[in-house]
Amino acid sequence: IVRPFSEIPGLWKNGAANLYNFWKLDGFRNLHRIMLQNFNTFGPIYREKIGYYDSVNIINPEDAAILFKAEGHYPKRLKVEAWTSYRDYRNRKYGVLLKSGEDWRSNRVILNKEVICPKVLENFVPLLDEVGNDFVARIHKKINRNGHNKWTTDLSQELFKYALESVSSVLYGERLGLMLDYIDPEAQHFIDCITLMFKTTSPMLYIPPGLLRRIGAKVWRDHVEAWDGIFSQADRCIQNIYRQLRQENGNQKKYPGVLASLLMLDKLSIEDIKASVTELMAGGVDTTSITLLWTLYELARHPNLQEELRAEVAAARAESQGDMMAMLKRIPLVKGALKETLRLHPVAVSLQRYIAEDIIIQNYHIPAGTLVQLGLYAMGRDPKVFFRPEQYQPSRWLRTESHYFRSLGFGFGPRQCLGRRIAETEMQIFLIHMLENFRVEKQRHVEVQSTFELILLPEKPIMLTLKSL
Ligand code: HEM
Ligand code: 2DC
Repeated sequence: IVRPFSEIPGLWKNGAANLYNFWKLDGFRNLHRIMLQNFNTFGPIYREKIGYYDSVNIINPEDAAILFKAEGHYPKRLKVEAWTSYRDYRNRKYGVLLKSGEDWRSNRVILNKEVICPKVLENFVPLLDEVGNDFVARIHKKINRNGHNKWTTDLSQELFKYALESVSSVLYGERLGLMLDYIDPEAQHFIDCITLMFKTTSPMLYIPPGLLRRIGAKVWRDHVEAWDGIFSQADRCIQNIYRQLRQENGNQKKYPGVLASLLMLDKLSIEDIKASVTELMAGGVDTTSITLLWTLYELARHPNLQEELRAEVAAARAESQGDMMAMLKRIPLVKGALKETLRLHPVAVSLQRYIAEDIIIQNYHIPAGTLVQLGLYAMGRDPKVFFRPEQYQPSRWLRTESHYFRSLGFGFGPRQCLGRRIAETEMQIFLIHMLENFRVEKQRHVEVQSTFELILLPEKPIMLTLKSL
């Protein structure tokens, strides 16, 4: 017998009281740990209401499969109201991230061809490889300046620059020059704005931005300032390419980048293109850089594994005679390492959908329209889902351990991460270059936890030592 929706365990009767408790637990920064704890208390399904947002939470891969089968033709995530409010406030168009319904689908289909289709990868790879080479040269220089053949540092600022340089070179077919000694202060400002934008978003998941705006709250003002900075820098880059394209009327042979390709294709309005390219540029910085930072941290903690990966990369280099496209097909363990990083340190704590039809999960009836969340962080650490989940083991992704609905770091289906191919390729190329050039070490006994600032971030700086090989 299927049990009714109202019997799902959890605290959902008093949103305001729950919000108060959530705030007392510093829930804004502990969301991932609170979710984990809720699964421990209530089991594999629970219902929750914090502030204005009411959801059913699940943790099992088999239940995730049911959820995604019910996502419908226009999959809808939890609406991040801070982001839509900003655009409404400034009268800017939504890009693919925030669009819904047919408007989302028609834009997404065209963007897919230019951004995520396997065919465009060969255009991206040479661009990303060049940035990878420049990054390594930059680190060598830092090591030489520092002396003793090593450099101990918090790499996050360097990684932000690497990520922004990478995504920009793909989007604009042009370099920003962030691997140079003196960088454009505007680019640095852009990076700072993205961090501020994410940080100010999380409280507004629970307190309506409309209200915060009316009372002139600081989070709202900071949020607006952050997006303003993001849009003005993206606008400058976009205008620049647009102007060039009109001057040279597009008879060049080399790949011109995603933006120019979209403009020449002429299937989306310029306003739609601008909106989505801005989102791609903003989405392409903290996500990949933090994932790379966590990966280096794990490799520093597992020196033997690091050597194994280095050997794989060396063999791949030899077999493919330096052809990067060929090399990327020969590094399964490196790819496993990235999956393993996203399992233990996912960028997104959860995946969510407003389901399009009624479903039954854990024998409870869930009506169409309900917001259902898959606790990605909790799933990655669940011993019922992953054998010895606390161990960082890239090889688990090569073995016959089931992968069914377990590798979901980029989401799933037609609404999955649009930047996925860029992100994966950029991160693989980064690791190839790093493993070929440096050994990564860390001080013993330092454990770093995650903190939630809309995306999951290291709670404190991760100090790593890089040594030239
Ligand atoms: C959406 C993760 C990098 C742009 C998403 C989603 C996840 C995600 C989980 C939601 C998917 C869903 O609901 O099924 C990640 C991770 C990254 C990463 C783990 C890197 C490690 C990037 C990059 C870009 C990007 C580099 C831009 C170049 C986007 C966009 C969406 C999205 C535009 C919204 C797509 C839509 O609504 O149609 N990402 N992302 N992401 N991501 Fe990423
Ligand atoms: C945050 O409870 C926790 O990829 C909330 O590149 C539910 C939620 C909804 C949407 C998720 C968000 C979480 C985490 C960050 C994500 C976002 C969708 C896209 C975004 C996963 C899980 C991200 C980082 C994009 C951001 C692009 C933007 C800056 C233009």
